[in-house]
Amino acid sequence: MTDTVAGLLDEIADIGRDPARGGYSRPVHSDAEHTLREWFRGHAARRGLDVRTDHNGTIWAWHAPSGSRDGAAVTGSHLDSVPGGGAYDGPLGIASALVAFDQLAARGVGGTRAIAVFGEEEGSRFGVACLGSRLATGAITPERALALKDTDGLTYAEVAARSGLDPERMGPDPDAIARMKAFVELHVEQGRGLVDLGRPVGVATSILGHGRWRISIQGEGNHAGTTLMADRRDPMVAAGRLIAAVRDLARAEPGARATVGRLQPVPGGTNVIASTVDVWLDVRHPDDTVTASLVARIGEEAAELATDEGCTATLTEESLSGTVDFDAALRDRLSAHLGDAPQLPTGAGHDAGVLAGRVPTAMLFTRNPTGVSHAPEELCEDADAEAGAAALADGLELLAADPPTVPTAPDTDTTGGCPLV
Ligand code: HGY
Ligand code: MN
Ligand code: MN
Repeated sequence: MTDTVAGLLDEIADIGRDPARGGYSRPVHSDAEHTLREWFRGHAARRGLDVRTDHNGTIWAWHAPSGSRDGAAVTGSHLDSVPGGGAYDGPLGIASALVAFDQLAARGVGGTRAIAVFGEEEGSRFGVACLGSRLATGAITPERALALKDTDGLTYAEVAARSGLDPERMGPDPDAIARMKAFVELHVEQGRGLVDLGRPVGVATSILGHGRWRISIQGEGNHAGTTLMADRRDPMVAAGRLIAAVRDLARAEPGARATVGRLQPVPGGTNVIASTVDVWLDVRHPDDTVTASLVARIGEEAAELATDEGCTATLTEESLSGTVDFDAALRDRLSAHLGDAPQLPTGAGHDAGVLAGRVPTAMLFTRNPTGVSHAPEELCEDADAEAGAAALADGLELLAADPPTVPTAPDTDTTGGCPLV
């Protein structure tokens, strides 16, 4: 095989383009994501890999010369995207894995290895990040996952069934996790760390803890023309004031990031005072207790602002991932093996963050000259993409020859929510 990473990504460049803002919208189990899954399956099969889709919908492409899939050095990432996302977030890791496998085959590197494609990493359709890897590790129950709904009111169970999966079989996959002696995810860097360091490839030190909450503000729907200003209970006004308050509270907390990227008024008519407004909150901080306290403060502020406007507010947690520190010995080994590749943190979540609680895990980053992500301006230059794939091949070869014996502790994951008083 003489594929290049850039060449592979060119093959899918027209799949799932977002007409609204450019970039890509490839929600899990959409036609676009299914087309990408078929693209991957075709490339894996042409390389003689044993391609299987498991009961959670994760695709595994195996190189198992001994016939056994145990003790595998695994790499992988995702193909789903955020709405209007970049071309590299997810697919760069998958394309780099295919090229890395070509290089390992050309070098005659033995041992069992696999590429995994996890579904719903972005949580853009069903609200919970890394749904596929959380199901595999038991970090979310199948009951909760299957009941999640998209904006059309379809459950994950319905959508998965339409995609040929059996919802009754979904759930933890301890055998798959036990087979993995190491997991290394390559991902486009979602920041300017490598640009500023002048290096094409880096090794991850940590993933910032992050969560998502839905704040529902209830008011009184009414007519925009016949309702006097003094008679209104307008949840949209409370939401607007809340969004500014979220920014101010996060600014006042060093190291915190808080974002409202999504707002849904009901019914959303120009001449209609909304009855309710749902606001989705993304909060992140290196210290999980600070994340919790900041969310609590935002919840209190939401309740006060709602009361000011004659409304009420409820806060519900939808997804939560604690800060992950990758094993220092493993990342130091990789960094040394990759020419003293720089080590840097990421503010973005990844399937590697979920697996790190179960499997010796590491991440590689490939330089992004714009530093922008979750937007069409995300970029990775061809030469850097090739450098990333070569680094991934070297890392997998190292871990296959001398597997890490990293102790892993179960990651914590909470679900559910708490209504505001
Ligand atoms: O949201 C994140 O941090 C990741 O891109 N899913
Ligand atoms: Mn990603
Ligand atoms: Mn992403």
